[in-house]
Parts: sequence; structure tokens; C-alpha cells
Amino acid sequence: MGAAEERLSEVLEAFDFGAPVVGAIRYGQGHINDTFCVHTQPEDACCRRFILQRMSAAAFKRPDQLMENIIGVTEYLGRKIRENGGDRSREAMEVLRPRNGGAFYTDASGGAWRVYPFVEGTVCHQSADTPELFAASGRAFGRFQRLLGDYPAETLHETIPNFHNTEDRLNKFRAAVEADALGRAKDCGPEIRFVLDRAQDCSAALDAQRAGKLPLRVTHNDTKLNNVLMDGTTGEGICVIDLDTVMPGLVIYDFGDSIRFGANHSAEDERDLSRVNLDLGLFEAYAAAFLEGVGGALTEDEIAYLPWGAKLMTLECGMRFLTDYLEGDHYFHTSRPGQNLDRCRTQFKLVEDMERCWAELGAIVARCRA
Ligand code: ADP
Ligand code: GN1
Ligand code: MG
Repeated sequence: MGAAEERLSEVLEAFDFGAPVVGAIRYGQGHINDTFCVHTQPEDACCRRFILQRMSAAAFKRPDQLMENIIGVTEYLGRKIRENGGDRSREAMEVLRPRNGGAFYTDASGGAWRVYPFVEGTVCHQSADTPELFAASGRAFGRFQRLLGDYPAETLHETIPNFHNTEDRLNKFRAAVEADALGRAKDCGPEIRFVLDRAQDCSAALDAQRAGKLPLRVTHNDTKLNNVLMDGTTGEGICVIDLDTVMPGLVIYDFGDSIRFGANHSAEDERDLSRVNLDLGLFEAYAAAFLEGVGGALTEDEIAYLPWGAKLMTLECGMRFLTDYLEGDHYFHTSRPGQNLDRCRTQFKLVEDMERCWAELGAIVARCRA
């Protein structure tokens, strides 16, 4: 498909931004889509910005279905936010349709592009420097969950089939080790063993779901700290973004993915593993705030399984990074060789920390519930 930059001028022409475009630059730190910030200059107002994204063809096979989900969810959230007296333009994403009237634009080489107005006055954090900040993200993701509590789940397309099916992720991982397409398996023997030693764990949430303990809800499924925009002045969580994977799922996935990314003080690709440590204070701050945001909607079993959500999302994500490393880094964006293996190692270090503090994680969740 080629570099996204090569298509930019064609794509910028396809949208009416309401004012002349001054420029478009690469933006953000997402691992999946090609994201640009578009600057426009209205005649009698200050610069207006937009987010322009080429949706990842490796991740999303059906951009039409993906955008149908996003339009459905953003319009629904918009209505709810207005009903609650909120500010629709800041608290929910909005899709700016291309001139041809569809939900997205397909470029001459088949790339699928969409535009959102930039949510101004917000900050996107890459790490949770304080418990207050992390708690604010937890309240926002919890509220997101609550607002979508009545969303008609059956209308949502599965944008990535089996996205958090950890058993399926394990099978795909085993296949990648078996194929060893680039001869990289020899560099990651301990990491491969780490996963195989935890094969049983990969069924923990699915077993509970099959036993009727964990209900399907409409979940975000990608609740990293950098997928929520925080108010630049008050620090509160304003707008949940990156809605590509809003699908039916388990609430423990949304809790767990936030913990995986945010409840430590190191980067996801940190090479010095002595710096990668689960922070129980951050875990507690997030758990309390997430439960507050959800507002009493969770069952006892869902709350009891929150630590499993944290461990499973971390193990699964490490396994996904390792699978991508073995397959030649075709899914997650990388900026240096070995980055996916480094990412995998940080995740497994956090899994070890969770295993060591397992009883404490349960006690913290019980405390937050009380
Ligand atoms: P990816 O799936 O690649 O992670 P995201 O949709 O999360 O892509 O976007 C990447 C980054 O772009 C976000 O982390 C955020 O910094 C920024 N971003 C996305 N949408 C908006 C928006 N509407 N307003 C402001 N910033 C945004
Ligand atoms: C990706 O899109 P982004 O960067 O917010 C990925 C998540 C992973 C995460 C790891 C659609 O999230 O599932 O947990 O990277 N998103 C998709 O950082 O695969
Ligand atoms: Mg993102």
C-alpha cells in the first residue's frame, strides 16, 4: 500500500475541512493506524485542527464495518452526553464525512481514511505520573462503559474477530513459533517458555464466561491511557478515543488493559527491566475510580475477576508482541529492530509482578468494592 505520506494530497482534497489546509503532520503514539494532525486556517478565526487517519489494513479487514460501528457509537454517545447536559463536541468523537458522502475515503491504492475534529484543550498522556491522573482515566473508561450499558450490542460488527480471545491468541502464538518464519525463535526461548508455562491461564476468563459468571457487555477493548483525552486544565478524563475495537467483550478486559499499560512507571518498550514494576498504589487508584465510573453496574463475579483481567490482558498483549516479532513485525508499528520483543519482555515482567502480588490484588479490589 506504500507510505501514507504519498497519498496525503489526494486524501486532503477528499474532505471539506471548512477552511484552507495549512499542513498535515504525523501525530500521536498509536501502534496501529497512520495518524496525522491537519491544520486549517479559517479567514476570521484561529487555526482549526483535525485528526486524519489511515486505518490499518493489517488490523482491519472491513473499514466499512469499522466505520459503521464508530458512527453508531459516537452518535449514541453524543445523544447521551447532550441529554446529561454535557458538551458533545468535547466529550464524544465525531466523524467528519468525506465530500463523497460516505463514512470514509478510499484512496487510489485502496487505503481507507477518516477524519475527526481535534478535541482541543486536552492532553494525551503516555504514562500515569500521578495516581490522580490514572484515577481520572479510570473514571472516564468506567463512565464510557456505563454510557454504553444499553447500546444494542447485536448491531456491532466484530472488527477484529477473537480480539481478546486469549485461547485463540495462544493458538496463533503457537503457530508463529512453529512456523518461525524469520528464524527468530532462537532469540526468545525464555519468553516462549513463559507463555507455554501459562497456557492454562489463557482459559481463565473464557471458562468463567462459559460458566455464566461473566456477561458480555459493550466494551472498548483498548483502554490504554493514551486512548483517553484529559482536560488540559482540570486533569479530568474528557473524551474516550480510539473506538476501533468497541465490540461485545468482558468488562475485565477494559479494566485489565488499563492496568497493563498504566500501573507502572516505565515505557511499554523499556529495555531495563529493573525499571518495570507494577505499582500497587496506581492499581488501587485505578480500581476505585473505574468502579466509581461504572457506577454499580458490575456483578460480584465481575469485580472478583478484575485481577484476572489485569493478568490476562498483560499476558495476552505480551504474547501478541512476541507473535508479531516472530512473524516479522507486520502488525504493531515499530521504530527500531527488536522493539516488539522488548515490549513483550516488559509485559511478562508485569505478569510476574502480578503473580507475586496476587493475594494483594484481590484484597485491593475487595477494598475498593467495599
Ligand atoms: P491508534 O489506533 O494507532 O492508537 P488512535 O486513534 O489512538 O490511533 O490515535 C492516535 C493518537 O492520536 C491518540 O493517542 C491521540 O494522541 C491522538 N488523537 C486521536 N484522535 C484524536 C482527537 N479526536 N483529538 C485529539 N487527539 C486525537
Ligand atoms: C494497540 O491502537 P493502540 O496503539 O491504541 C492495539 C492494542 C494493544 C496496544 C499495545 C487494534 O493499541 O490491542 O493492547 O497496541 N490495538 C489494536 O500497546 O490491536
Ligand atoms: Mg490508540
